[in-house]
Order: sequence, then C-alpha cells, then structure tokens
Amino acid sequence: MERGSAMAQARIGVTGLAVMGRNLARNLARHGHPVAVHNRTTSRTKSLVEEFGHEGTFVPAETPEDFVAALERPRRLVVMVKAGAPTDAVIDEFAPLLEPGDMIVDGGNAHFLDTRRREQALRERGIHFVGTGISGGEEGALHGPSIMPGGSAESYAALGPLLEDIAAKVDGTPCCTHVGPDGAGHFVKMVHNGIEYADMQLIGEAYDLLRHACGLPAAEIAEVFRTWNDGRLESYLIEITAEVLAHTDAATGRPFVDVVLDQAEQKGTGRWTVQTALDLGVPVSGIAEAVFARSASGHAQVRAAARGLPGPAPSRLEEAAAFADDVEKALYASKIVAYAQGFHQIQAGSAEYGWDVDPGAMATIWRGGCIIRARFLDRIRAAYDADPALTTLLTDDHFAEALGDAQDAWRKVVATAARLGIPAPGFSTALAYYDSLRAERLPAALTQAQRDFFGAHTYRRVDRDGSFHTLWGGDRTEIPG
Ligand code: NBP
Repeated sequence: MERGSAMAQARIGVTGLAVMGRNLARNLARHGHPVAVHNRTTSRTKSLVEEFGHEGTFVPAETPEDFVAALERPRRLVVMVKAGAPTDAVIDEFAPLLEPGDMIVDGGNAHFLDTRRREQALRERGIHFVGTGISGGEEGALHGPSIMPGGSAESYAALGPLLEDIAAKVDGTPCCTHVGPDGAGHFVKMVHNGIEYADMQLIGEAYDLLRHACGLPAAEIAEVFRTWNDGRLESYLIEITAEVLAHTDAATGRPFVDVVLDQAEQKGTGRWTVQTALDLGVPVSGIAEAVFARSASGHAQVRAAARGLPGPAPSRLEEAAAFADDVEKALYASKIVAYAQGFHQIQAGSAEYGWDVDPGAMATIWRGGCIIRARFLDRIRAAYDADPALTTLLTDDHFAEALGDAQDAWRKVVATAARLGIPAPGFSTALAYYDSLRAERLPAALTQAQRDFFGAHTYRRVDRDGSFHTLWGGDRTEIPG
C-alpha cells in the first residue's frame, strides 16, 4: 500500500497555525475543503479544532508524518510560519516526507530571492514550491484574501481552484491568479506592500495638511475623508482613515490620533521593495519616501535635537473647503504616480527574471481582499486592457487627464506645504517624478558631462551615434569614447 493512502482524507494541509495559518485553514474548511492542520506546538492545533471544528472538516495531526499521510495526492502542503529561517526549517522537515509532484506552498512573507532559491532546490527533487503572497491580514485570511501564487503552471493547475475558491471576489472574479514562475508571487506581494506604504504616507500627508494648514480638527477631517470615500478615492485605506480620525480616546477624551506616538514602525517589505528597486534601477521615489518617512519618524533623538530649528511664522489658510478640494486632487495625482512606479517595478522585475507577469491581472487581484483594495484598481485594469504594452500608467487616457486636471491644485498643495513648513515628501516627490518624465530635457546631460570630466566615463551626443570623451585636462578636443 502506498504510504499514507489509508489515511489520506484532506484535500490540503496547513502547517503553522498562528493567526494567519489558523484563519486560512478555517477559510478552506468553511469552503468545504477537508483540511489537515499541524503546528510545531500541538496546543495550537488542538485549540483550533476545539474552537472551530464545527466549521468544516479538520484533520488534526501531531507529527509531520501524520500530517503528510493525511493529504491526498498530489499533496498540497501550505506553510504559514514566520518568514526566514523558520520557513527553511519547516521545508527541511517536510520535504523528505514528500514525493515528486507534491507541492509546498509558502504563504508567508518571504523575500522573493529566498523563494527562487527554495523553488530551485525543491524542483531538483521533483517537488513544486509555490511562493505565494497573501494580503489582507488575519481578517483577509479568514474571509477572503488577495492571493498571489508563484511557481509552475502545473502546480497552479492543481492548487489554483482551491485558492481561487477561498480568495476575495470582486464582481464574481477571484482575487487570485497565477502570477508567474518561482519568485514572481512573492515579488508582486512585496511591491504591493511597497505601494501600501506609499498610499498610507500620502493619506498621512493629506491629513497633516488639513490639520495644520487649515487648522481643521480630527473629527472634521474624518468627514472630509468620508466624502472622499464616496468618490474616486474610494478605498479601504481611506475608509479606515475616516474611522480612525473620528475615534476618541476613552481615557483622555482626546482625538485618538493625538494620543498615538508619532513613530511609525515597519516589518520590512517596504524596505525590500526599495532595495530591489535600487538593484533594478527603477525610480520608486514615492515608496522610498514613504519608507524613509517612517524611518525619520522613528529617530526620536534626531527629531528632538532638531525641534527648535527655525521655520516659517505660523499661519493658517482661510479657505479650508477649497484647499481640501486641492488636497484631494494632489492625493489622487500622487497616488497615480505611486502605482505607476510600483507597476514599473513589477514590469522590470518580470523582465529581469523572465516571469511574464501580466500587470492588468495584478490590478485585478488587488481589487479585493488586500489592504490597497480600491475602486482605483479598476481603472488600472482598464488601462492595461486598453493597452497591454502600456509603458507607464501616467499616459493612459484616464490617468493623463486626471493628472492634467489635478496639476494646478497639486502644485498649489506642494507649494503651500513648503511655504508653511509642513513636510509633504510623498506629494513633492510624486510631482517631481511627474515633471521629470514630462521634461523635454533633464539636467542628466550636465551630470553625464561631469562624469566624463572627473572620471572619463564618456557620454553620448544628441546628434551622433557612439560614445565620446572630451580631453578635459588637455586641449578639450573630443575623441571617440
Ligand atoms: P508568525 O509569523 O508569528 O509565526 C508563528 C508561527 O511560526 C507559529 O505557528 C510558530 O509555531 C511557527 N514557527 C516558528 Br516562529 N518557528 C518555527 C520552526 N522553526 N518550525 C516550525 N514552526 C515554526 O505567524 P503569522 O502572523 O500567522 O504569520 C505567518 C506568516 O504569514 C508569516 O510569514 C507572516 O509574515 C505572513 N503574513 C502575515 C500577515 C499578518 O497580518 N499577520 C499577513 C500576511 C502574511 P509555534 O506555534 O510552535 O511557535
């Protein structure tokens, strides 16, 4: 008898039953998929089955051997443990128990280069390794996340239907699709998180400007965000911003936002996005500013040392309602830039690693389940539907028109922030990126000339092919480079 065939009763298994794994297993069970459950510390497995056993068919396993034996073939084994060394430890533990054709699905937040390494090692043993981005936090895992699986097409054929079944749905379309081979899923999830950083930073700046340029109280700004959420900015992040700003701290009676320490933390996926973008040479300045803004907020000592530095005399804008409209436009325009940069990075990563990622499909699966879910993503999908080879989202008809409409307000907001001494790095860098791409000529020409001057790095000319060097230390004649 084949190993495990007598006991194989689960369609899929989840090992690692902390918040994410537990909820993912429940989601699978609720959708009628018998699910084997396992955790290094057995008490988590027991409590899951005790508390939620009535929700579906759970097959608890105490040992890795029992867990693997409980899975029907080809085995689908989902790993939901801490990213990094724990994921390698779990793979090393389970891989020897598997057979060719089986699948290990890593649903943790792995770095895509780790996923590439693991996929290659397991492929040599005939095991499919499916690095899968999962977004939406613990609520998403339970009620329907956005799922970004990488790996082989063969593994997606066996796994995709289950994942699509438990993913969020928008207009009946699952927020899950095969992203591409090896690290593609985790790469796209990483950029998703980077975009999330940028989106949150822009929202933070919008709030800060309304608060300090106009002097609006938090509760009134909550109303502004509620109104925005009825329009083109409709999104989960705008919605929760209104909720947070309307919330009063029970202990002090103050706006909740005023009692939270203003030092943002990060788990690292934003930083990975920027590091990877640097390697790929893609300017994701909106994401980078967002990551740096969080870093700057956390440097309490440096901030304390600099606090007394001079700034402009305090003043307030009189026309709060008109300025709020300008901020809405600046926010929409800056958001277009942040997404354009993120999608540029996805296309660059896809080209570098040969993944053939479909950007329109990524916009489609981010419409629900994940933190950046938004009406806006329908627009991005439409842009790629209209032109699958679109070079930059900025030139899509809808976005180009929105940027054009916004630009006066956008410039006014950035200028106002500078004049009043209110930091708005996200709005500013987005506008600078927009103007950089629009520019007929960039000072990069001067940069290149300087590089040739001090390092003989050569330059190309606007009027002739080839590369050239000027003899700066000599008679300044030009020679071929
Ligand atoms: P954690 O990231 O807190 O990891 C805890 C789990 O890892 C427990 O099941 C723990 O087992 C297990 N584990 C560790 Br730690 N070391 C292990 C080892 N050497 N061998 C076996 N198991 C080990 O759990 P989480 O917050 O549920 O997240 C799971 C994954 O999902 C992570 O990669 C995370 O980045 C990702 N993710 C999380 C979220 C979120 O909102 N939390 C969202 C999206 C993705 P134990 O019980 O025996 O200690």
